[in-house]
Amino acid sequence: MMSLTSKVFSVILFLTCTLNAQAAVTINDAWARASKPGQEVGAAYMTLSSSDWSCLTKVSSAAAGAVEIHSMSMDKGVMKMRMLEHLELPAGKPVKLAPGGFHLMLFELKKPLAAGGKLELLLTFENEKGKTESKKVTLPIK
Ligand SMILES: [Cu+2]
Repeated sequence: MMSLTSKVFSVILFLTCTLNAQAAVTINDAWARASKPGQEVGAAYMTLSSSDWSCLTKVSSAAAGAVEIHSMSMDKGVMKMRMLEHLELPAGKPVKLAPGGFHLMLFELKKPLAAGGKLELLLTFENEKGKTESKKVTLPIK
């Protein structure tokens, strides 16, 4: 009986370690805004959550020449956009990228982002030990 209990316990421990080893950034509610014909910039939104402190350091896409991380805030009554070197993800606290706030901005779109289509992004995260992990995300275009 004793040995069975300890076996079960070690299996649980093992599972916990495995989960922690795979960096724990999850991406939810991702979408991209449909662009108008002739428009060369696009925007993408999502909610990023990480169980451990992590940092979004780089975003790229085959559909765009460059992707930047931006913040948006009110400055003396004027909406201002700022490019961020990275976006911090505090442990266990979801960070929302949404219209009017943080967003991913796509430049030099190869073709318009058509509503109903899909956009692929590659997001690179860095954890506090400096280890990087890249995640491919497919976003519906709305
Ligand atoms: Cu922007």
